[in-house]
Amino acid sequence: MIAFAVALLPALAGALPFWLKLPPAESSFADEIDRIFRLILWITGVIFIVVEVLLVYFLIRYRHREGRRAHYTHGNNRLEVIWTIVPAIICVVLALLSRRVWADIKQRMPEDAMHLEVTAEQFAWNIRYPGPDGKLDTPDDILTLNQLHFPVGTKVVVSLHSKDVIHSFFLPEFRVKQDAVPGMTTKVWFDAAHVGNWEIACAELCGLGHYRMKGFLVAESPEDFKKWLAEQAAAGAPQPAAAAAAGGPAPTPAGAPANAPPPAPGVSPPADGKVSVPPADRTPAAAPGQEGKQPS
Ligand SMILES: [Cu+2]
Repeated sequence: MIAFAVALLPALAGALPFWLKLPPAESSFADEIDRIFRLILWITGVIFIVVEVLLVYFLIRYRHREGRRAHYTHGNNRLEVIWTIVPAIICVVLALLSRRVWADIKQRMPEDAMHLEVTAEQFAWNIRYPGPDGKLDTPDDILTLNQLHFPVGTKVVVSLHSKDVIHSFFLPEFRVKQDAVPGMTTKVWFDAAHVGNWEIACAELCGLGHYRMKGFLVAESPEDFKKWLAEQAAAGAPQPAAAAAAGGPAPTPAGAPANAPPPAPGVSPPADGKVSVPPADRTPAAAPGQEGKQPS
C-alpha cells in the first residue's frame, strides 16, 4: 500500500523519469493516454524496485552458513491475504480508469469527422479519399500512396484494412497504434492541434521490407489541404488497392510521371514520388517464399 501511495505522487504530478520521455503529444486524446501510461509506469516501477530490493536482502540475510539449520514455516495468512487483495484493487482501479479513455478513443467514433480508408500491404500504405461526391468506394475516389494529408483541427476517422498480412498503423505522436488485419475493417480516429509532418510506421513485423514500410502524415491548413487534394485528383490516381490485389499493377505514387514504370510489387516508393530501382532483397525474383508472400 505504501508502494502504491509512493507511486501515485509523481504520476499525479505528471512526471516521467528524465530518461523516459514520450514524443510530443499531438492528438487531442494523447494527454489522457499519457496520464494512464505514467500512472501504470510509476506503480509497476516502484513495486518492481521494492520487490527486487527485498529479494536481494533475503538472499543475503538467509544465505547458507555452516551450522545453521533451515527453519520450517508454513507462511503467514494475513500477509498472503494482503498481497492478494492490494494488487487486485490496483488492477481494478486501473481497469476502471482506462475504460473511459478506451471507450472515447476506440469505441465512440467522432461524428463530425473526415472519413478515409487506409489499406496496408507489403510494404506500403494505400490511402483513399472520397472524391467530389463525398463518398468512399465510388469511382471518383482519390488515391495516394504513403501520403496521408489532413486539415489541422479536423477529426479524421480511418477505416483500416490489410491486403496481405497483419500490419500495424502506428502514429507515435498521436498515440495511435492499431493492427490492420486481413478481412477486417478496424476504425481509428485522430486529430492534430498543429500543422506539421510526422511518420506513419508499421508496428508489426510484416516481412523482409517491414523496416521500409513508412508513410507520411501531414497536417496542414484547410486551404492547403484542399489544394493538395485537388492536385492529387488532377495528377491521376494510382491503381486502387483492390485492382492490385486482383492481379493488377502495383500502385504508383501520386505525382509520379505518367510513363514511369510501376514499382515492383511490395515496394513502397520514396516520399518524393520518384520510382527508384528496388534493392535486391525486394525484387520479386529474389528470395521467393522468404517473405511469406508471392507477388501476385
Ligand atoms: Cu507492415
